[in-house]
Amino acid sequence: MSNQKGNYSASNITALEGLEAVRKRPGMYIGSTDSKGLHHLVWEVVDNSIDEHLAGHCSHIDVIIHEDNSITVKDNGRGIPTGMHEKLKKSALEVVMTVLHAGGKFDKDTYKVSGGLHGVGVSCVNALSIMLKAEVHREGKIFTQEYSQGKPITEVKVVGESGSTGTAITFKPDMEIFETDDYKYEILANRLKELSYLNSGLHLSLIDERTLEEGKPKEEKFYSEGGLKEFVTYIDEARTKIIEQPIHVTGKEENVEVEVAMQYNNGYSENLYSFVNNISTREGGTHVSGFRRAVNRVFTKYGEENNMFSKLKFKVSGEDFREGLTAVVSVKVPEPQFKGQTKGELGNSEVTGIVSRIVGDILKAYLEENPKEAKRIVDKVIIAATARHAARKAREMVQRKNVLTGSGLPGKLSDCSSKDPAESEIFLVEGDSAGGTAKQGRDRFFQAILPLRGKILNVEKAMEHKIYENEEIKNMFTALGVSIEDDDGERKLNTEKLRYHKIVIMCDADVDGSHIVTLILTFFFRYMTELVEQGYVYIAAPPLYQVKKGKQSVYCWNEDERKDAITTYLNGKEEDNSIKVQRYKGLGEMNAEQLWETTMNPEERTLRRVTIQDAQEANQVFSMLMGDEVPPRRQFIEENATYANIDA
Ligand code: 0RA
Repeated sequence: MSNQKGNYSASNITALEGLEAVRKRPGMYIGSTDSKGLHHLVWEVVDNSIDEHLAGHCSHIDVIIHEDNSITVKDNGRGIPTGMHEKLKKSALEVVMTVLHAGGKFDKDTYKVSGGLHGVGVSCVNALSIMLKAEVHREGKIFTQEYSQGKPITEVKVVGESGSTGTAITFKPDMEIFETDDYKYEILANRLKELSYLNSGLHLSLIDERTLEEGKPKEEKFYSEGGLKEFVTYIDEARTKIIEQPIHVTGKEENVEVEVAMQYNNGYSENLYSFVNNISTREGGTHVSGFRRAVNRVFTKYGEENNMFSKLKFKVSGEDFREGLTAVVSVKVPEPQFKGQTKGELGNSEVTGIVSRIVGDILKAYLEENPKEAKRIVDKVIIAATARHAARKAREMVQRKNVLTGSGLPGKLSDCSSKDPAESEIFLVEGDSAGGTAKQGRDRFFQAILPLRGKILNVEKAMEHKIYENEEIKNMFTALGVSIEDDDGERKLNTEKLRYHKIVIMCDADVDGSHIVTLILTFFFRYMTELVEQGYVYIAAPPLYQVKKGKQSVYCWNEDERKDAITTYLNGKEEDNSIKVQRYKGLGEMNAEQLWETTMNPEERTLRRVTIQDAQEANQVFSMLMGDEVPPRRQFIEENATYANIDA
């Protein structure tokens, strides 16, 4: 060991300083040290393997979750170089693993996912691992080196011979850094599936050694031959398609690779997903602008040249081309610039023109070669334009009516007395009876209650003007004090007169309740996006159990807490007759005081703020559950049936 210390002295100091910084402020490098940061470690390593694939040298990537929550990422790329690094006088492998940002310096001419948004390199993963082992197959040999908290604990050793090439990185997150080490199968599986669509021809697999299925570790393989075309078909699985196959665009200009797939369905919303170097760009950016520009230009020209818009008394707008459109736009850009609040928006200005030209050319050719499909799409666009026109009229009616009825506040709203939005809260409560309890339990000074009847309108299937005619939805608009305006043919939410800065969705803590939360979130995602983005929307967390022994009582929010309450807090056993467990099936089973204590009182409650990602996910789940076609919905329900049974 002492010999090793000698070997890693002088030139190593700067490297270690770099990695010390990562350990000191991990959040700066991987975003957070919670579950999200934990999963980020895997993406960091996988990104490096994907880079090998993009460079044309890797066809298989396996991710293995071991029993102790350590992870192996294995690829069949060229293997991390192991030769002497000239300047640093040590193995390139050690440099890649221990020097911040060293990974990319060898090989500049390919797209680097790892230079993109994640982009901190495997050395960060090393710094944040209590154990990391790199195994490289290269030049006929097997090389290994091990590290702890970013520091080498062995030299680079040759441990055997190999007829193949590749890299396997095994790491165990350092629990001095992370709040949890529980890797979630679904999170890893969903992203690997997405990566398989984004990188057609790449074989990805996930193995979970913590879960045995018929005596073998759970395993799933992800592979897509058709790429984005299959991605779009998967997203639209539950919807009725307007054309047989998605339109597929691929092209390359100035080293920017463009791939787009698009499909129209008979729904009313747009579902657009965009990626830069395999990373999701939730805020869009120049690639999305380029795509939209091409769609507007080509369809408008085609419709006009073929006299298809002649009966319309108003102009077709960009929004009309997006109704019922599902599209994935993916670009690979050598040096991406990200901007926006969450760095989720592509900034490179040259990309707009490139995407617009490539998509434009192929779309134009598609319409000319497929007149039947072209007509179906344009017919749909015309219906969308007509509906938009009708919706505007309906909206104007609703707004005029509000003005006429004075305050315009819905009769079902129990408003608070404060008029200061910053301190005011509104609870959207499922059902009239729970609404009544909430009304008794609230602090009427700053808490307002709006009961919503049953399941709100199915916004996936309803036409926009129907939405504004729906009583529950009208009530929400008027109670919240927000209105929809036309901004040059685009829908825009006016939130200047928002009456509450906390909008709290309060539903039963069971399957039906969470279904209703999904519905309401979907509505917010589609029609009140701005409120979610600005952080005004919350979900209340009512307790699942009350555990009582004599006069003592504890509320519990999950199964673990319930067990804990019985054994630790009440010093009892599950079977004790003196212990009474009440399972709250709905808000209605609590009295006003209990509801206040547990769910509404700002001193005691936990509110979960809804992020735009939550809302987007709700929207996706919702589309699947509510779409026209039965099979995926049935599959989803079957897959989730065990959860449903808990509450049956
Ligand atoms: C630096 C240079 C080369 C490959 C890699 C790094 C590399 C890194 C990782 C991380 C996980 N898997 C990886 N595979 C490769 C190029 C090597 C060459 O030119 O042969």
